Parts: sequence; structure tokens; C-alpha cells
Amino acid sequence: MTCTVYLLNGPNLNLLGKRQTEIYGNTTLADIEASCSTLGTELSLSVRSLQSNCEGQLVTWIQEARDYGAAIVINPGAYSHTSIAILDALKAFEGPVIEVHISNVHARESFRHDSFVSLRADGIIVGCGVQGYDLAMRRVAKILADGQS
Ligand code: CA2
Repeated sequence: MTCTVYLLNGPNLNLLGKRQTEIYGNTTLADIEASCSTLGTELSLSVRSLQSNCEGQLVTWIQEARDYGAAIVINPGAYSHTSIAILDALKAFEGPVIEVHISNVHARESFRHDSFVSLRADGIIVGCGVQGYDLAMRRVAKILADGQS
């Protein structure tokens, strides 16, 4: 059966490609979701793409992934730096979790340097632009394939 990757994006990432293009680039979230889905097909993974500006909704989807997801690729946006609720939900998820940040958060304001989500993440991709999502999908595929052998 095909494994499902939950591709979760947090607050304001729906604005990608529309504002602050000097930091986040011109690619839209729809572009990212489409390219992860295409790559997923190549990697024999199905992708469920979801974005919310609300912390509780992200927690609910992470809980849903416990039943229907094999892995999570998540850019929690600013909630990375604040949300113990998202960390706790991810701790209850048993599959691989890869955290993505489009920008190099370590070269930005100090409040972006720490992420609660990183305490649970199996891998963290930072500052690779939107290619980070592609890298995260490939990492998830490798972890899942290794786990099945
Ligand atoms: O670099 C990343 O991917 C971030 O997760 C993006 C978050 C930021 O709070 C994190 O520190 C790092 C912000 C996402 C906001 O995205 C926008 C995109 C276009 C226009 C406005 C905001």
C-alpha cells in the first residue's frame, strides 16, 4: 500500500510568492504542493498537503496523521518558535518527522534560532529555499524505505 506523507504548512505560508519575496522567493504554496505531489509519485508516496494559520488545526492534522500518515514534513512557520502544543502532538506521532524552514532562521532574529519542533524532528532543513521541501520528501522516502527492509 502507498504510504502517505502529511505535508503541513503553518501560519502565513499561504502568502508565499505573494509578499516578502526577497526572503521567501517567488514560488507559491500551490507550486510547492504540486511539486511535492509529483515527486511523491516518483518516490511511491502519496502526499496530503494542508496549510493552516491556526495552531489547533495543525495539532488536529498531526493527530490525524497518527492513523493515516507514514511521515510528516512540516514547516510550522512562527509556531516553530512558540508551540509546545505542536511539539506534544508530534511526540505522539510515531513515524519520521522532517522540519523545513525556507529561510536560514539562524541568520535572522534571535527569536527564530530556537524551535520546539526541532526537539522531535528526525531531520531539519534550513535555508535551502523551497528546495527544502523536495529534500525533506527524499529524506522521508529513504527513512521509510530503510525501515521496510
Ligand atoms: O523560513 C521559514 O520557512 C519560516 O518557517 C517562515 C516563517 C517564520 O516565522 C519562521 O521563523 C521561518 C514565516 C512564514 C511567513 O511566510 C510569509 C510568506 C510570504 C509573505 C509573508 C509571510
